[in-house]
Amino acid sequence: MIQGCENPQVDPQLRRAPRVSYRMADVAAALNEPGTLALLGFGAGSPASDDPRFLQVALECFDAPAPLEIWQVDAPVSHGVDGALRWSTGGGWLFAAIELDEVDHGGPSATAQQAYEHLHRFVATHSARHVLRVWNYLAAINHGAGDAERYKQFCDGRAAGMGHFFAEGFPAATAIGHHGSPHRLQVYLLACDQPGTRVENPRQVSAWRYPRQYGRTPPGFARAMTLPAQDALAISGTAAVVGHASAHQDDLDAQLEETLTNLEALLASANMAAGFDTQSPLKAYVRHPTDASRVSEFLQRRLPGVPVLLLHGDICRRELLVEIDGWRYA
Ligand code: 3EB
Repeated sequence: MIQGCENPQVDPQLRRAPRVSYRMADVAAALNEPGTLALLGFGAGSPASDDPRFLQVALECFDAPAPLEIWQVDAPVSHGVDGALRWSTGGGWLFAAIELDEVDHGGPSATAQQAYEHLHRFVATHSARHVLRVWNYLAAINHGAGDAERYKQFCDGRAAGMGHFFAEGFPAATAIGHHGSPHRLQVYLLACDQPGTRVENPRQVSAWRYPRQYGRTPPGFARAMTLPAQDALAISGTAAVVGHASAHQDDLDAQLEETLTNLEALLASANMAAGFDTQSPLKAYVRHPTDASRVSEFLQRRLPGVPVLLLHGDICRRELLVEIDGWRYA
């Protein structure tokens, strides 16, 4: 099948990356700005909106009040609803989000399968069918032992729902445990009508090749994705994983140090200049609220001036204390 840049129907103009930033802003005003593709609030106390571009993320922010995250494109944006799925599109980009209640779908695996089948079905009919980046937030992610752990059930359902949609390669992704409504699965994504370039980390085994000890179904994600115009890198959830093993059990500072080494390895692997700057919005997911101030001080010292949103989230391996994802613009 002919895909991507070989497809004569694809606009030859490269798609400038959406600008992602954190801001203290009024929801209605931010949605009214031209080119707002998506707007994210964090935590149960965040403002809300019925606009399909708005998503209230179930992760609490350690900063109060929490800023909003805004995604902006250089084009008019239209939006709509398709059952449980909300979407917006403009300038060749697509935002889609789905929230499902496990009570309606029967557990983490069936719910993830439903979510991915719906997203897959929707995106496949859309011109922006190249899914570049996905975020997954589920409750009680480390609950259950061995293969019954909820994260592993989620991985099973995600793979079943994806089907062959990502046969040519996985998107960049994050999967984090939230402490909000106990049955809620949130999945949202960024897609484009042009393909990105997947990036792996030479220090890490690719996730889809993880050995059996991590579950029946290896997690399907790329370590990062260079956007079509090569003007930004979407960085997946990155933690203190070396090879396939978790490093520095019980040592927060060492896990943070290893995570920064992995982030730099990803920039190098993507042929980007080293370092993060004031235009590189990152998220740090922190397992224990008591670690939040130490994580914040560490990152302010090591990444001065970089906007970091500190969120309360559980990493999918219980020995990992912190994970970082985000964006680096070229
Ligand atoms: C790791 O390196 C940490 O299941 O989508 C990071 C990013 C992790 C995405 C996912 C999991 C996922 O394996 C865990």
